[in-house]
Amino acid sequence: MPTSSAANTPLSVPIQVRGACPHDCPDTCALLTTVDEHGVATRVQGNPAHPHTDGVLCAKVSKYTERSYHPERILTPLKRIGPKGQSGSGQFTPVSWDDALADIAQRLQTIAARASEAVLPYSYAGTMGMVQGESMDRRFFHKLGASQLDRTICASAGAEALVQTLGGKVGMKVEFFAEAQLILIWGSNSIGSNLHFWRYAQQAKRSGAKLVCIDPRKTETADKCQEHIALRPGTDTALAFALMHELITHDWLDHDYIAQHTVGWDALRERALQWPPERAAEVCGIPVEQIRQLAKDYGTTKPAAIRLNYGMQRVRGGGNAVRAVACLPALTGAWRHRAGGVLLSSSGQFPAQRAVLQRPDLMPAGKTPRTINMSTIGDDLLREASPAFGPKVEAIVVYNSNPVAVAPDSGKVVRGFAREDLFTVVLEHFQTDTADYADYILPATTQLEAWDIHLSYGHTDVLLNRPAIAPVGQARSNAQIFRDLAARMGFTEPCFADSDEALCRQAFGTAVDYALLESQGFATLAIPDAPFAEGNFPSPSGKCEFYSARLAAQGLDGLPDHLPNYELQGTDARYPLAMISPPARNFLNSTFVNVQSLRNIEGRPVLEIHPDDAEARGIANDAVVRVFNDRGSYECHATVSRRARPGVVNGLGIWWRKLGLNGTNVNEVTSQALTDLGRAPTFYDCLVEVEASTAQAAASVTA
Ligand SMILES: Nc1nc2c(c(=O)[nH]1)N[C@H]1C(S)=C(S)[C@@H](COP(=O)(O)OP(=O)(O)OC[C@H]3O[C@@H](n4cnc5c(=O)[nH]c(N)nc54)[C@H](O)[C@@H]3O)O[C@H]1N2
Ligand SMILES: Nc1nc2c(c(=O)[nH]1)N[C@H]1C(S)=C(S)[C@@H](COP(=O)(O)OP(=O)(O)OC[C@H]3O[C@@H](n4cnc5c(=O)[nH]c(N)nc54)[C@H](O)[C@@H]3O)O[C@H]1N2
Ligand code: SF4
Ligand SMILES: [Mo]
Repeated sequence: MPTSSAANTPLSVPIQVRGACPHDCPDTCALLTTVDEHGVATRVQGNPAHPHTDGVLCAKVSKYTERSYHPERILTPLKRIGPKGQSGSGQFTPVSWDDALADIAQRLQTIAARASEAVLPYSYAGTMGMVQGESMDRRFFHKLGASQLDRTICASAGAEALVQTLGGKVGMKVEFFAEAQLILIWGSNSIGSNLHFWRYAQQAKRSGAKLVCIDPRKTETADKCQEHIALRPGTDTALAFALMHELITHDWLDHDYIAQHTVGWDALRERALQWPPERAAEVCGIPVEQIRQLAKDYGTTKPAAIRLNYGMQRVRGGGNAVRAVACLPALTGAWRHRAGGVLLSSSGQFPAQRAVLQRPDLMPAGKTPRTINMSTIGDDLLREASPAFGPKVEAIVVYNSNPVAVAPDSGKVVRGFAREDLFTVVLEHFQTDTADYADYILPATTQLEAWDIHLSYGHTDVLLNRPAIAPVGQARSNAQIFRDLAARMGFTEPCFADSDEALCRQAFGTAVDYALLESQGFATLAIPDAPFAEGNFPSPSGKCEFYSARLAAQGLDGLPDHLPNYELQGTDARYPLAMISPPARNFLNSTFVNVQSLRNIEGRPVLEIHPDDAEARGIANDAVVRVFNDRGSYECHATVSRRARPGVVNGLGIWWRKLGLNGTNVNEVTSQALTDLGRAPTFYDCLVEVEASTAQAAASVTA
C-alpha cells in the first residue's frame, strides 16, 4: 500500500496518511490513517515505523473513526434558543458560519470595549497539538487583552516541582527503561494511561528487572508488578524520606555524585533522618518491612529507574512529593547510567518557539491582563467585580476542554455556567456537558481533519499531523475559527493570516528538521543518552537542587517536606473515607465517554470500595451508592473489590454528567483547594462518606 506524502496528492487508493495522536497522553503515538477512494477514513492504526508507537494504539484511539464519524458530531454552528443547561430538541438551532461569527465578534467587542478582561478563554488539552491548542487562539486573546488563563488542571504542581529540583521538565529517555534492573512505577497506572512506557517496562522485566508499583489503588499495573505498595493518598513524601533515611543509614549513597552535582545535601540529610521507616509506615499505612525492602532494592540495584506520574501530585502536598521523589536518583548516583534516574515529563526538552506561536507581544501595551486559574473556575465565574478580582467574567470561550465535567467542585462550576448574564461560546466536536451551557456551539475539526504539530511529555520525538480527510460537515479547525474571528474583529496584523500549515512550520523554527517531519512523520531530538550523568541540570546552579533558593525566596520551604492532606483522614468523623478519582482506562478524561463501544467496556460509573468498608455500610456489589460530602453528592454503582485499599474509595472518572446517574459525576465532591506548588487542583485530596442509595437511579443508567 503506498504511503501518501500529502493528504491531497492523488495517489492510488486506498492511501495512508501519517499523523499524531492528539490526546493528553504521555505516549503521543504516530498514527497511520487509511483513506478510501471516497475520501473516507476507514482505519486508524499505529505507525510501525515510529519506535515508541511500534504499530500499536490503545483501544480508545483504535476507535478513532467511530469518534470522527459519530452520528452525534456537531456539523454546523448552533445557536441557543432555549434555556441553558439542556441539550434536548429545540434548545439549539443551526445557523450559518457568517451569522455566528458576526454575532460572536460583535458581542465580544461590546464586552471588551467596557473591560477586555471580562472575556476569558478556557482551554486545555482536548488536543495537545501546538497549532490547534496554543497558536492562533492565543494570538487572538492576547490582541483582545482578554484575561489570561493559568492552565493548571493537570500537571502544574509536578511541573513546578521538577523546575525547582532539576531545573525543568526533563528526565530519563523513556526507551532506556527497558535496560533498568529496578523500576519504581510511582503514582502511575501505566497500563491504563501510559501504555507505550509499559512496553519498555515489560522488556526490562523479561530481562530480570523488578517492578514495584506505588499506588493506593491495586491497578492492573500493580497486578503485573512483583511488588505493590498501597500507601495512603498524599503520603509519598513520607515514603521518600524513609527511603532516604535508609540510604543514609546503610550508606547506599553516591557521595561523589552528591558532592559534585547537588545543592543542599546537609539540610536534606537532617530532615530525612527524622523519618525512620517506622514513622513513615505509620503515616503511609503500610508495613515497615515493605519500606525497608524498597530502600534496599533502590539502594543496591543498578541501574534503578523511577517512572513518576501525575497521580501523586493531585493532593495538597503534591508538589513537595514530586520534589522529594525527584531527589532520590541524585542520592544514589542513578543518573550516571542511561537506564537510571527519573521521568515525569520530557516536555521541557523540546525547542518549542512558543512566543512565535502565541505572540504575547500582541497584548495591549502598558498593562498585563489578569490571570484566572482554570482550576477555580467554579468560584471565579460566580465572583462579582472587585478591586482585587477585576471585572466580573462576562464572556467565556471554551475549546479543547469540558470544564463542566472535569473541573473540581462541579456544583459551583454548573452554577457559574448557568448564569444568564454570561456569554458562552464552545468550540466542540460534541454536545458535551459544557456545550449544554453554550450560547453558540462551533463545530471543530478532529485530528483526522486538520494540520498540527506535537511535542510529547513521555518521549522525545516531534510529530507532524497531516489532515487525512476533509472536514466533516461544516467543521473548521480551532485555528481557522480564531482566524475568522480575528478578521471579523478587525485585527489586521499579518500574523492573523498565517495558515495552519504555516503555524506547524513556526512551532519549532529551524530547531527541528521539518523536511524529516514531512517525509517520515516524526523527528527525534538529539539528546544525550544519560543527560545528567555529569550533572548539567538546567537549574540555576546546574545541579540537582534538594534545596531551592528560588522557593526560599518566595517565602516557602527551600527543602521538600511532608505536607499532610487538607482533608486528612481521621479528622472529620462525618467523612471517614478518602476518595481518589483516577481515569477509567477506556476514556481519556471525559473524551470518549460518548463513544458507545468504549462505554460498553466501562459499563457504568463505578466506585471501588474495599469489602470491609462496604460491609460496614451494608453496601452490596453493584448496588447504587450515594457518595457525598459538604460540597455535594453523586451516584454511581459500587464495585466491592480489593482494588480499593481499606479506607480509600476509587471513583473512576470522568463520566459525562448526563451519561452518568442522575446527571452527576465524581467532581460533585472534589474541591477547589490548590496544591502547595503550581496552583494545581487537589482532586485526590477529598474526604467523603458513602451510603447505599435509596433512589431508583439504576433505571437511568445508559449502558
Ligand atoms: N486511559 C487513559 N489514559 C490517560 C488518561 C485517561 O483519562 N485515560 N488521562 C491522561 C492524562 S490527562 C493524564 S494527566 C495522565 C494521568 O495519568 P497518571 O499521571 O498516571 O495519573 P493518574 O491517573 O491521576 O494517577 C495515576 C495513579 O496514581 C494513583 N494515585 C492516586 N493518588 C496517589 C497518591 O497520593 N500517591 C501515589 N503514589 N499514587 C496515587 C492512582 O490510583 C492512579 O492509579 O494520563 C493520561 N492518559
Ligand atoms: N475527578 C477528577 N477530575 C479530573 C481528573 C481526575 O483525575 N479526577 N483529571 C484532570 C486532568 S489530569 C485533566 S488533564 C483534565 C482534562 O480536562 P479536559 O482537558 O477538559 O479534557 P477532556 O475531558 O478530555 O475534554 C476535552 C474536550 O476537548 C474536545 N476537543 C478535542 N479536540 C478538539 C479540537 O481540536 N478542537 C476543539 N474545539 N475541541 C476539541 C473534546 O471533544 C473534549 O470534549 O481533567 C481533570 N479532571
Ligand atoms: S491515547 Fe495515548 S496510547 Fe492511545 S493512541 Fe493516543 S498517544 Fe497512543
Ligand atoms: Mo491530565
